[in-house]
Amino acid sequence: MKLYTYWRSTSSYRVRIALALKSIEPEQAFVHLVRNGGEQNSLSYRAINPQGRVPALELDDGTVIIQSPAILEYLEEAYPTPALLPADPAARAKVRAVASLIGCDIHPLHNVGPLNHLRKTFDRSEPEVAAWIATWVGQGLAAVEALIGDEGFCFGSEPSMADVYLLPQLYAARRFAVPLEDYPRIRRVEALAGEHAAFLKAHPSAQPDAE
Ligand SMILES: N[C@@H](CCC(=O)N[C@@H](CS)C(=O)NCC(=O)O)C(=O)O
Repeated sequence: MKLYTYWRSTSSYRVRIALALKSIEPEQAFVHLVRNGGEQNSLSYRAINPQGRVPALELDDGTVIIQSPAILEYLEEAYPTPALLPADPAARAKVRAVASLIGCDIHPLHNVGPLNHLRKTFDRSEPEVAAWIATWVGQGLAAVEALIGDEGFCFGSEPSMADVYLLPQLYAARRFAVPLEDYPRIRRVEALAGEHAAFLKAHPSAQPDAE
């Protein structure tokens, strides 16, 4: 199994957490999203992922899976232990709702392409871009704060798919200096993950391609 990844990519970070939680150690191929105009745009990488984004997971039979939600669902089905989704259908839906809120409603609004579009096409200044990021990350995290539990990780004593999405989002929030004071439950989860071996292993700063 080979993971195409970039150390600071939020979506790659999600997949790294799930892999570490499930004790899977894939080969890694590093795709630098900035250098040389972005290695994700090279012909050789486009042959792997025509969308030109990371992550991508290549299985031993050559099958390539793109999009972190699809990769995470594949890992959950192919490597069910430890489970990252609860057995009860309603509880699973609640975990997936937090994952979707982050993956669909927060992350795309601060992804590199849309931010550069604001800068270049709409001539927005850096403070305006920062205000845009703070608005959407803040609104999203406020909803996550209301949805998750009062103790442990997002939904109990063990990490779930919600935590797999939340920790990379918090890393991005801190990188963009979005205030987190108003979210005590979220900060509790962040502190717990900060002591958890799988989350530490998956952290951007621990990656071989980290700068
Ligand atoms: N929905 C996709 C998003 C993938 C994505 O946008 N990845 C970013 C890094 S987090 C990327 O590769 N950006 C490069 C670019 O837009 O050129 C997923 O979850 O896998």
